[in-house]
Amino acid sequence: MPVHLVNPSHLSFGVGVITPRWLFVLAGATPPSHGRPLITDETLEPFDVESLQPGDIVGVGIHTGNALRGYEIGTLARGRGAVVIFGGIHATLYPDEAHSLGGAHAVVKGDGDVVWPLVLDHAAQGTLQPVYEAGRVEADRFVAARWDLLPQGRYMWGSVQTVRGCPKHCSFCSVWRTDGQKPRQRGVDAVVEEIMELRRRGFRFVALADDNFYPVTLTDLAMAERQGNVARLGQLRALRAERFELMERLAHLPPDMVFFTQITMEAAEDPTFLDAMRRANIKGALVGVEAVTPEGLKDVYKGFNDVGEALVTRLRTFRDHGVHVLGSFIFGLPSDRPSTFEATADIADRAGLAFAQFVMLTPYPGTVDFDAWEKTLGGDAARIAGIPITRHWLIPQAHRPKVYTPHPVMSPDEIRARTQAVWDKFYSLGRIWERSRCTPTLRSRLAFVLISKLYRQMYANTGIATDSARVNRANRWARLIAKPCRRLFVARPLPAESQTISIA
Ligand code: B12
Ligand code: SF4
Repeated sequence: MPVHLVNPSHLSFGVGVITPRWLFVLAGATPPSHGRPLITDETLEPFDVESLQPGDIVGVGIHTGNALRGYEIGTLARGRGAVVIFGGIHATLYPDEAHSLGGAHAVVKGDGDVVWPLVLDHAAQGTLQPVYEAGRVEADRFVAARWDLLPQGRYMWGSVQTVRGCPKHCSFCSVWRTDGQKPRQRGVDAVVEEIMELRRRGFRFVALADDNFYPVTLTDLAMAERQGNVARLGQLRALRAERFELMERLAHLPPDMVFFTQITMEAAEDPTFLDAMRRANIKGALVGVEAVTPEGLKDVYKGFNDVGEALVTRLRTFRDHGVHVLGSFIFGLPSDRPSTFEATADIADRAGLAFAQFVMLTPYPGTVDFDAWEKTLGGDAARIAGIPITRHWLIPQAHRPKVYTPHPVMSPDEIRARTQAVWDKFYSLGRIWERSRCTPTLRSRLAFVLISKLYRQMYANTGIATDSARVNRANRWARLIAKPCRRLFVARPLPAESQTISIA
């Protein structure tokens, strides 16, 4: 019975930015006895439900943002007699929902790497259990992705995970609660092997799909030392040494490779780490700045970040060491005031960021913020299209509110409009051109402009734009720019036998 793996999306662009890793990992976990998995990423094109035959197995992976489309696919697939299995972070948090709304026969909670073969066997034998508690898999059991199943010429970046989990506890983030606070670092050989496979397939841009690439800070080490906690100190040192080992190995890969990761701004405390990143060709990193005021940081439990001039210096340190920053900011925090938007735009400008995103506070399930919000509303949550806003992902996209938590001094529309204005300002052509100086040649400056515009357009439909004309225009633009953009990322594939050696 064929195994289909589907990554749901309401929008298809024909070209994707980053490979959705779970599709290729689950394909890797599919035993050969179940045949070659058939992969559909709906960000490229819609899944053809009509092609399903009774008894086919359909695996659907959902996060909160694409859960609704996932449920549509599951229901249609079940209607055609397929066996439907859900997984992913949202199904992990709401397994009952996948059953009641998504036509699930079974739901896998947690990491699919190890349990997937068993689930497939049960599906084939007709002995599926409604829920599989797969939990957190240890790093040495992470399954490698099957990049041989990549569709040709569709993605700009490959994605390889080097660490799962994050020791922090930010209030808006579910990672530390679902993936755990203990970093699970993957062995260096396994990571390098996958990267080289991608390079042989013509990918020179690879996103390190990590929660936090800097899981051990100097403060952590100092604290363990102060406490005389020898065992913990040993563990932390080993984790840190392994990071350096990985970066050393990456530094010896073909020099045209470019890596991007996610990291806390604490890494700026450690020039040796930043220099190792630069040598490893980790040329960019998403840094969660979130807020530029002390009150804002307190709102999100992120006291380890800096504010004001210290923040500007911290962010500039990355750039000074050759690591370009995509700064991520949140608007709509209780302590935000109208002046916060201007202050944020100013800091984003002065901090030497290459890119920035300005997201509006969204209570994602599994987070501390969500729990508090749901509790406050109790049974009194407002309803849209009959759905309580505490289940906002079930509201059709076009009708979803833009702001969920009532703000003490600003209306939802004011927050939305001010957020949009900051995006527009940061991504004005003049400012993009100015920022493009961070690249060496005219050609790369033009590429920088194109990519900045693509990034801006793809975001116009992620919650800030209200009028559908603007959303449609943005989507048309994104489709148009995506193809030429992709060409900027491809490289000549390396010969199949090439090892982890440098190329000229
Ligand atoms: C890399 C990444 C991105 C990248 C790349 C996305 C891509 N194309 O792959 C970028 C930067 C683009 C991105 C964007 C966003 N992301 Co993101 N991202 C991640 C990150 C760090 C890693 C994802 C990954 O590749 N993991 C590796 C794979 C192998 O693991 P996995 O996906 O969890 O899959 C495993 C299991 O879940 C399970 N599984 C998954 N699917 C299925 C299906 C079946 C059938 C089965 C059996 C099992 C199964 O098995 C897999 C193997 O163990 C996660 C954090 C995390 N720890 O998950 C956040 C995360 C998924 N992102 C998140 C968010 C919120 C976003 C954004 C909305 C951010 C924003 N405000 O714009 C956007 C939305 C993008 C979109 N429209 O899809 C949240 C989702 C929260 C939620 N409740 O849904 C997460 C969890 C981070 C967080 N802070 O909480 N993201
Ligand atoms: S540092 Fe990043 S990954 Fe870690 S808990 Fe905070 S937001 Fe989540």
